[in-house]
Amino acid sequence: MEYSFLKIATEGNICILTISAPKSLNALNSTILNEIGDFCDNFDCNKYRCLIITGDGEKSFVAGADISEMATLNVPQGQTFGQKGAAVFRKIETLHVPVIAAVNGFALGGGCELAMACDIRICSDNARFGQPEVGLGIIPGFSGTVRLARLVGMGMAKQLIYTGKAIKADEALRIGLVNEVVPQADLMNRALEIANQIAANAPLAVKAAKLCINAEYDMDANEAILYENGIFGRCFATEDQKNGMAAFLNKGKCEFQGK
Ligand code: CO8
Repeated sequence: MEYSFLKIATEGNICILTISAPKSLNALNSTILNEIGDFCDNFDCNKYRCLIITGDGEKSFVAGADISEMATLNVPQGQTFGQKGAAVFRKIETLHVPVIAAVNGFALGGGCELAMACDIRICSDNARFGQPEVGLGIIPGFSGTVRLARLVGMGMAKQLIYTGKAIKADEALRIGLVNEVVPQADLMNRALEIANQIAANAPLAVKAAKLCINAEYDMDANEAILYENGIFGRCFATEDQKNGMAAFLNKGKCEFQGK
């Protein structure tokens, strides 16, 4: 598929996806959502060990879902649009490599929801986060009511969603919505630094860790502990485990092959 709104770049075994619709501050219309979905479906998890998602320009990560597209929707169309965004974001959340959101400006509505579907969020000092939907007569519809409370706790999620007020980067850091704030000029370098730290580790183990953390979140403790144990045991079937431990014992460094 040819992409009209996505730019894709490669840095070694890291992939960088830039959402690019500058006229609308990278707001997500159906075409962009379809393109991101297609990108995820065709993402080569053997070639790449980490994905970074960012927005084009210095002003906005993603300024939400496209309000001009939503303005005339009826009930079933609204549900279909919401399902599309939620399904695409779930593809990101369950991608077999870690995904880092490099939030370079506005992350509002669907933009904040997109960032929350990523594994790790870092942002520039000019970033703004918020869920302004109730000011438009809707609610967060790309799983924002699900993920925000899980990330920052129910009380803070309710305040952000009910007031619709945007918060600055330092407040997002304080409440745990982002992991780090860096000057804008350093954002991509820092994202790449984290991505390379991840990429230096055993890819199958990183994939297994992501699977565990995501799946166990919805389980009770006993079920989760058993689940982890099953996946942990299977790590011992990998060459990476054998080579990684042998390298440690020989005081060497392992170049993991993902096998
Ligand atoms: N959708 C469409 N166009 C947008 C959007 C958007 N979300 N955000 C910005 N734009 C457009 C503006 O209309 C403007 O276009 P034009 O130049 O043609 O007038 C252009 O981008 C630049 O924007 P501004 O002139 O407004 O720039 P400012 O610097 O003055 O303001 C803001 C920047 C604060 C980001 C402002 O643009 C804004 O408030 N944008 C809307 C933010 C918002 O409310 N986002 C949430 C949208 S709702 C949502 O995401 C719901 C997700 C779940 C959907 C479920 C579906 C059922």
